[in-house]
Amino acid sequence: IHRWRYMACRYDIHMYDAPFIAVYESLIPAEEELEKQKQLMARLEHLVGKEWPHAKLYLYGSCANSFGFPKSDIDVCLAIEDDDINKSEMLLKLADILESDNLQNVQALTRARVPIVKLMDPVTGISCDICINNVLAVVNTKLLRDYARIDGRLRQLAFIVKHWAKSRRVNETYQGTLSSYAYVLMCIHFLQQRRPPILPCLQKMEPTYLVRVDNIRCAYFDNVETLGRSSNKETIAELVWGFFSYWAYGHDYANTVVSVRTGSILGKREKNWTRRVGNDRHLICIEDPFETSHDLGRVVDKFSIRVLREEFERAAEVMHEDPNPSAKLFEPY
Ligand code: 3AT
Ligand code: MG
Repeated sequence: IHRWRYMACRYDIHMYDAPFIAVYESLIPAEEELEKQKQLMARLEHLVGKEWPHAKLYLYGSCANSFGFPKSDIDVCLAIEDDDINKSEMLLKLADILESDNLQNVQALTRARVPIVKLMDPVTGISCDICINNVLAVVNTKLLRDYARIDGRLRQLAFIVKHWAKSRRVNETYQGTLSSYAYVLMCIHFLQQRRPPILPCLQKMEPTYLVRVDNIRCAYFDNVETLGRSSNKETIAELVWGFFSYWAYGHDYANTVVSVRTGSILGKREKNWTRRVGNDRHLICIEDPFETSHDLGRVVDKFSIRVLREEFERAAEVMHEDPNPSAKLFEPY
């Protein structure tokens, strides 16, 4: 029965495009928020430059990957090419500098998995986390942003999926559900898999962008404005329908890995992700595009996988049957 339902898209699905577009548009941050972010970045660049003239600041995460919601915190990476820096000392020094410039709630979290300094800027009201030399995150941010420039449907789909995940409380990695980064990769992969494809696989094309980060070669085609438009004409309601149907009924959780890097589905066997190692269980497998040994699903455990799959099934059922799916989908958990 599931397979039949997976195949049968309801004939009037296009009725729902307008309400989904309206949801998407309501989630786009206003231009003045971006201005405020720039203003804060300029201030931080000035402060950091006085102490470390060779350091560079980069925005990463949702404030820079074009999948950010209004009023999000911003993530900043301080990149410094120096072999013998002590991150903890540097973060403590940075916290001192920020505090004496009247930034608020300054806190150095030197023992976190990713050590950071947190702060709040009273002028713009923006909260910010600064980490040191997390360059891979800056590079994967650029990859997501470049994919978003190819076809507007990615940004629409990803906003809707993120909004659904936040409303249904399945965007909480500390509770064993998935990060926003993982959801965006799932959307990119889904659009690479449509026939005809809506997105190409940039990492399989001739590289025009190449950097080496911690011995990982990051290379892909980033000249995306030269790409022609996809001949696929599916609309947002169809894609939301297809996305949730895939994760509810179509995905082979037991054996497969979704991979944006190859634009295809890989086997768990070839990645050696078939058994639990330590806390990594591989119950839903999403390969990081650059750190290929990294499964973004590894936070999911045997309890949260059920929660997640039930939510995918609920969402698919709403898309199949509910008379007003764009309201029901985002009903708070
Ligand atoms: P929100 O809008 O804050 O929910 P976000 O895009 O900022 O979404 P996250 O807070 O999950 O996403 O992550 C911030 C960035 O850090 C996104 C990505 O560039 C990087 N990142 C997050 N998780 C991982 C990961 N497990 N591996 C590699 N990079 C990651
Ligand atoms: Mg974030």
